[in-house]
Amino acid sequence: MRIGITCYPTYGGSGAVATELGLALARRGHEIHFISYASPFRLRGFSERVYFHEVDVSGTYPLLEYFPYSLALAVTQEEVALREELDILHVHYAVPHATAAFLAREMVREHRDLQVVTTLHGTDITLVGRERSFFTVTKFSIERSDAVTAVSEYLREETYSAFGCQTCDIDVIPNFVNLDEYFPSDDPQCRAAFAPADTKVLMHVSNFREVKRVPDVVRMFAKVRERIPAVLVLIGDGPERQATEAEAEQLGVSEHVQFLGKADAVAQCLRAADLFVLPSSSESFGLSALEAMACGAPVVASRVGGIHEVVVDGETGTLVPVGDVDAMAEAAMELLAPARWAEARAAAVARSHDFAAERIVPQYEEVYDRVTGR
Ligand code: GMT
Repeated sequence: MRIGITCYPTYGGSGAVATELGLALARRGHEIHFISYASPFRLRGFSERVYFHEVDVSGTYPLLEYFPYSLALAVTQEEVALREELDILHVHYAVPHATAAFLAREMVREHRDLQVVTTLHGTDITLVGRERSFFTVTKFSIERSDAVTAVSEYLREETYSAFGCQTCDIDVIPNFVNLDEYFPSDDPQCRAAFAPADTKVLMHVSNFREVKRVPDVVRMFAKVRERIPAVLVLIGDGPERQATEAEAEQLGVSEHVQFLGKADAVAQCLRAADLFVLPSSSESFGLSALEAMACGAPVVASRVGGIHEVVVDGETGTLVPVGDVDAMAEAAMELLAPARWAEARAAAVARSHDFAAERIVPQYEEVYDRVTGR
């Protein structure tokens, strides 16, 4: 099939999933056209049957104090759909992508039968889409999609309870991991760059938004360090970076905390982790936790949203109440004890295989077949 994919190109879960999906679909013979204002961060190098179309956001006019990106996106989606003869426009994150796709589909209707698939990821439903200024248009655009998927059972239920969307039949298609890239290694060289052999490596990856509660990672780390030698590696960047740096400084642990910024080789880093920490106040799935588990790191995370659908509490990690830094540190100490750690590591890797790309990607193909009637 010829599939257009729209996502945010920036560091974050929805863009990561959309890009990995496009690449996996291309490997399975589909032709993929990414449409966004910049090339998605995980789209690197050349891949056969993968194309990128940039939405032109350079247009200015004195009257336009705020550039109407959604309209520019809809026009690019329309142009690409016609020129590349797209069958599907698959948009990731409802706001505003589902709305632009609705417009694009209506604009091409006379010439092409274009099907819109919307994948809901998280804050498009739990935070942003609920804002007064977006609520009705988000609900409308979800309801007018030809198919809607959500990345967890939790998110499907949240969508029904927050938006109604009674006319939608939302398929749950969980996020997936490319096991050729995310795999564990016992090679001591993997962790040598971060810490000596007798020192534990704690890790966190996110876009440092408030919802991720990154300063909590530092607070729990400081408690762990009171008891064992450890370092903390923080990957990503965003609004809470400064507050996190300040917290590390204030707690006197900054020399043991490494801020890598928006690193590309996340899998390589995750292979060095003894423990992954995800203290979010809301999380529809927790793709970063899944990728960490695939690399052999047990997880300490908040008991919120859909995290329990990924991290099996007491087996592949431990779930604790949001903001309970003491409980997080306690859970970390238990998980890092050698015998428990070996068990949890094996369970984490095994669990990640339930989300292998080969198992999940065909579920999207089934949705495409259904909406196109193939
Ligand atoms: O927080 C991010 O990394 C981005 C965020 C988003 O809303 O784009 O991620 C959401 O989608 C990811 C991929 O499906 C999920 O794994 C995350 O759990 C979800 N984030 C939240 O729900 C806060």
